[in-house]
Amino acid sequence: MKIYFAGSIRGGRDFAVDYELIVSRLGAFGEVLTEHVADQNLNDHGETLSDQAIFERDINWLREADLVIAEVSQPSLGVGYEIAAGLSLGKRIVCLFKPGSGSLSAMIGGNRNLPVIEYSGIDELFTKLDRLLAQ
Ligand code: 6K6
Repeated sequence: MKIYFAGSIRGGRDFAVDYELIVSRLGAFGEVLTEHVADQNLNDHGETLSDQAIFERDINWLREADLVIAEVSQPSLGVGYEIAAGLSLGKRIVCLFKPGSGSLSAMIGGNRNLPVIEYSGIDELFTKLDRLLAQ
């Protein structure tokens, strides 16, 4: 299974520690195409690709993916775009959200076709993720 993990980059990196833990857990279920999103050293200075190259690479990975996991605790234009693009492509998408981190957009939380897993700690998330991905 190919998994596309989406998480905020330019929207802010407050949850980068969680991203890293989530991506390592997802690795037990398949190939994570976007491991770099969880790289805690990722910053504007470390990226050598142009924005156009990043966009084209990521859209191609999204097309390849069997499953999209989107961490939506930190609002991000890019993650919102990826969710909408994934829905258009008919991908299975699961969002992860930590309540208390801010308000979730109605355009995510209000979509009945978009499951949102809420979690307050990483152990709780892993239990819920394991249950979901075993289905
Ligand atoms: C690196 C550091 C700052 O900006 C970058 C650009 N690098 C990116 N590399 C890979 N994927 C990216 C990059 N920028 C955005 N994305 C994609 O959009 C990822 O798949 C993330 O899920 C999402 C993040 O969007 P923003 O709007 O928060 O950046």
